[in-house]
Amino acid sequence: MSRIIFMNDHLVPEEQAVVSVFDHGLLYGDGVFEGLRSYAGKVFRLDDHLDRLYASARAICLEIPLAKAAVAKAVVDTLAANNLADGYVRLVVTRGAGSLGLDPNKTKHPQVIVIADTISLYPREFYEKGLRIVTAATQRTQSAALSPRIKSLNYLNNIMAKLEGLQAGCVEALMLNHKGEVAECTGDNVFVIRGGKLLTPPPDAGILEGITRGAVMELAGAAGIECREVALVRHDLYTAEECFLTGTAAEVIPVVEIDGRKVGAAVPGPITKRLTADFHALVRR
Ligand code: PXG
Repeated sequence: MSRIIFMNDHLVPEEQAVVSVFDHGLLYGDGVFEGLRSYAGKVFRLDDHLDRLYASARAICLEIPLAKAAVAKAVVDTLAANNLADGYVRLVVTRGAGSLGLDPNKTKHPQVIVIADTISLYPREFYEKGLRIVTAATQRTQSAALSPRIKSLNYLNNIMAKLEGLQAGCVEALMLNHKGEVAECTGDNVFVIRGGKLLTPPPDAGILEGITRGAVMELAGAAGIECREVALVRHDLYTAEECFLTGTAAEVIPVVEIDGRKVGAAVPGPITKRLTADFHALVRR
């Protein structure tokens, strides 16, 4: 079935949704994106995703040619045009077509693209039994090289780590920063429970500040679970009581084995289960 795509100012059939081979998004990964979800017809934290998109664009000196409200409307309209109440939305803004050469000043017309699709979820078994993950040798990009807070179209750093995970038979891989501290997974943020407290790396550990991460931190606060942003090393994960990942696609997913070490009792723990249930309630509120 052909999907309906939003391109710049209108909805078009998938076949007509094309970009130039001179687009710097294609040539250099020069652009920004967001991945969002809608639940029962309502987009989860749309404003937060738009704020992050515009912040990413600001950081790379990319002027999005539409106002936030227009992009918000495009997201809602694209979901509706595809009859998706529970769906996944990919928002992409490319630098636009230019000459061959890095100079972003020689590009014109950034392309604003909204794709709505069904979500491809991890199998239920992963949520019930928990994930096995491994640490990738590929480090998260240092913020002095390229800030991980920018959700750019250049995801090769994460893809290299994802490949390492897949080669080890894991669907996610843990990434460390240049100091050897835990940063995040390739498309998910990481949390542990230690001494009954919820701990997660701070933004300056070199992470994307996930929207799901933020929501889970709020839910922990509401549930009376103390949550702290602290630098973590692998030892903290290996010896944690519980571990889970958060992300738009994965939501909240337990981790039961890291680098061959069982985490806690090697089954999804009580705090992970509590926050998962609270998250499911939140997205449908
Ligand atoms: N870290 C990284 C590097 C990410 O790319 C997250 C954390 C989680 O952030 P959110 O805001 O989603 O809680 C991400 C998000 C995909 C996909 O198709 C990836 C993400 C989001 C949606 C879909 O693999 N990554």
